[in-house]
Amino acid sequence: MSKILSQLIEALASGKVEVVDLTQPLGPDTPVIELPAIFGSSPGVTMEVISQYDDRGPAWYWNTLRLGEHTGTHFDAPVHWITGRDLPDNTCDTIPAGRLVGPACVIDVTEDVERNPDFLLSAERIREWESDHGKIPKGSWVLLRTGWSKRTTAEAFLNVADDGPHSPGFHANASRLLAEQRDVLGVGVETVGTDAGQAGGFDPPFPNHHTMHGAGKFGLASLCNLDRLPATGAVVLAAPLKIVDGSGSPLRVLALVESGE
Ligand code: 23J
Ligand code: MN
Repeated sequence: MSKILSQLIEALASGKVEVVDLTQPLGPDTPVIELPAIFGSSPGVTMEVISQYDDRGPAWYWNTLRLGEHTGTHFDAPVHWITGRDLPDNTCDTIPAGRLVGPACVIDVTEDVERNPDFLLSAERIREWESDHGKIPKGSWVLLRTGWSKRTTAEAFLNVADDGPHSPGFHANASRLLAEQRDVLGVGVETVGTDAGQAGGFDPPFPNHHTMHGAGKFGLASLCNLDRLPATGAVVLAAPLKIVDGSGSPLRVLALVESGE
C-alpha cells in the first residue's frame, strides 16, 4: 500500500486525523430559501414511509423522499446558473470526482457578521487573510465562517424582514478574485445560499452565483462546524449525488483535520 494512505489510515485510527462533519441534519424541519413570490419555489422536505416492518414490508423500513435539489446542506453545480449553462461537465453527473476534494481555506468573519448581518466579504479582506495565512491555493474550497449555523430556528436562520432576507455573503469583487485569480473549486457558506440575503437586488443579481458558476466553480450552502476547522490545513470532501442533469444536490460534506491544529 502507498505510504501516504497507510499513514492516513493510521492517523484516522489513532485520532491524529479527525473527520469533522460540516453537514446539517436533513428533514421536514430543514429551512428552505424563500424567493420573491413571482419565482418558482423549492418545496421543503417530505418523507413518506414505504414500509416499516409491517404488512407493506415485514422485515424492512424505507421511505420515499421528496425535496428540491437545493435543500439543506447542498451543492450548487455550474449549470444551476444561466452563466454556467453551456460549460462542459457542468452538471452533478458529469463533474469529475477529482474536482470534489480539495484543501480548505477558512475565512472567519464571525465578529463582522455579529455587528452586521448583511456583511459582505470583500476582495480586500481576502488579501488581508492571505497576508496572514498565505495565498489561497488553486483548487481550494474557500469557506466563509460567519457563525450563521448557530441560528437554529428557521426564522433566525432565514432572517426575513419586510425588505427581504438579511444574511452575509460575498462582494462581487471577492467572487471574481476567487474564481478568476485563484481558480478555487468553489465557495462554501453557513447560510441558506452562497449569495447574501439581499443579493437579489445587487447588480448583477446574485453576483456570487453569477460569477462562480460562470467560471465553472461550485457552491456549498448550509454548512456547519466551520469553527472546528483551522484556517488552512483541512481537506474537504464534497461529493453531490450523481443526479443526471442535476443542478445541485444535498450531500454530506466531510473535512479531514489534524487534531491540535
Ligand atoms: C435560486 C435563486 C437564487 C438563489 C438560490 C437559488 C440559492 O441560493 C441556491 O440554493 O442555489 S440565492
Ligand atoms: Mn443552491
